[in-house]
Amino acid sequence: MTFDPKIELHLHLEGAAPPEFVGRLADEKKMRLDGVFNEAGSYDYKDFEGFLQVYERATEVLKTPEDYARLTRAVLEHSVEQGVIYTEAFLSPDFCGGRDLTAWREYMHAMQEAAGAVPGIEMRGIVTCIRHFGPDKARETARCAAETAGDFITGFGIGGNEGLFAPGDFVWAYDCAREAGLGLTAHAGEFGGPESVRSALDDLGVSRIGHGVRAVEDEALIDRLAEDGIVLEVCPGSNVALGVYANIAAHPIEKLRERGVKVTVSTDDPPFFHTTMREEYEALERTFGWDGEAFRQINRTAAEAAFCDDATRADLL
Ligand code: ES4
Ligand code: ZN
Repeated sequence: MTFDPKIELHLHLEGAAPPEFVGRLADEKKMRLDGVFNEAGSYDYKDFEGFLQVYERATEVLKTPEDYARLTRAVLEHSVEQGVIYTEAFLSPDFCGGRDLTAWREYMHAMQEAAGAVPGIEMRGIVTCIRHFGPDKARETARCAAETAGDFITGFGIGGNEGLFAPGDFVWAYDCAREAGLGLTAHAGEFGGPESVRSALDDLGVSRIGHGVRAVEDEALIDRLAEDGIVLEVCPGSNVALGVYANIAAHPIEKLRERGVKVTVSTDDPPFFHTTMREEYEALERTFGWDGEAFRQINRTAAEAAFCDDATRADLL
């Protein structure tokens, strides 16, 4: 048994699709998915760029709002089994209607309705632009986010390849999302060094960082994160699967926590990284001796940092 209930703040909806789910949709649509699965039926990739390619290819089976409704149900039912009561999922208008606002609304409503029908869990959506698609597409994505901001769409973020473009190229998109009242997060400090975290804070004004773990390489930045109460959405299993750290024992989550940085724990793209929320918690307990109080603390932090209304937050605290 691991600590329950759990709160997850960093989960990519398409990245949470089990291989069997993607395979079934491909069969139904008579689509061939070359190079997506290995012989064992797992997602097949070698490094982060390969992961992003396989991710985008697997996502091609998701065509209609109903496909996204089915995915939402499957993902949330699995989360409930893991003891998760609240999850924030990254949603991509790039894949849901190609950033066309009318189409995006249909996908968004399908996901919202599906999420509302799964008992035992609350979901909110963080609309996410994809860094390697560039700043122009990010503006369109931000417009989709701003136009649908409300009870379900509560945040805006950026994922994708940290090697391309800089946070400063996405200022317009973040300003648009901020003006719409959305919570702000950005992937940084995963493959990029401490400067990528600084730049996400200075240029984009986020309150949370996706990963952010490489901030550990810069003492002054660790202090800044702790003093400013910046929340890190840490995904230890993801970092190990993608080779950012050799193993959990080498992961900086414990050092960051000891230094007073607000850390939370999530799975990122669980079937791609062969992880679950339970396995993440078990690894932290086993490796760093985290006890009930440690898990209570990270879940309190997650509830405080969640992009939700205060009534929902009160239920989580
Ligand atoms: C990501 Cl764009 C995207 N999708 C899924 N997982 C990711 N990790 C970083 N960027
Ligand atoms: Zn991520």
